[in-house]
Amino acid sequence: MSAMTWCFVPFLVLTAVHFNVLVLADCPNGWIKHQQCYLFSHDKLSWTGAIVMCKLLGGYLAEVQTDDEKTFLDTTAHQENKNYWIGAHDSVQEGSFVWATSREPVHIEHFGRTPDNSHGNEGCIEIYANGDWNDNNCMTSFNYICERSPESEQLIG
Ligand SMILES: [Ca+2]
Ligand SMILES: [Ca+2]
Repeated sequence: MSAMTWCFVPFLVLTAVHFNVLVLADCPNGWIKHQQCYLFSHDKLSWTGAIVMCKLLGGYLAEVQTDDEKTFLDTTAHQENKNYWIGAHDSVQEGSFVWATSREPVHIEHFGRTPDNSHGNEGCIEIYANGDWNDNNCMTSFNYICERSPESEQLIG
C-alpha cells in the first residue's frame, strides 16, 4: 500500500465506528424512539392478543420502569386520544399488579387512581386517553403499546 492510502485508513475506521453508533440507536420503521423503541398500535386487540402481537413484532407489551418513561407513554396516549394496553396484570394475585415480561411489581404511585376491579373482573392495565392508568377487563379490545430495545444484534462482531 502506498503512503497515500495509509493516510486514509484512520479516517475509514473512524467512519465505520461512527456509522455503527448511529445504527445502534435505531428503532424499526414505525416505532418511536424515546431511549427505548415504542410502537403505538393502530389496531385493537385483547390484552392477551396484544402480548402475542408485541412478541411477534420482536418486543413485548410496554413496561414502565421510570417516571420519564411513564410521562412519555401517558403524554403520547393523551395526544393520540386512544386507550392503550400496557403489560401489567394481576392474574396471579388479585390486586397485586406485576409486569408480564419482567415479572417486576408495578409501583402503585404510577396509577392515576387506585385500580377498582370494577365488576370484579378487571385484571389488565390500560393507559386511558387522558393519560391516567386503569384496570380493565382483559378481553376488551384496545390499542396497545409495544416496547423493544433499539436494534443492535446484527452490528456486534
Ligand atoms: Ca420499559
Ligand atoms: Ca377499573
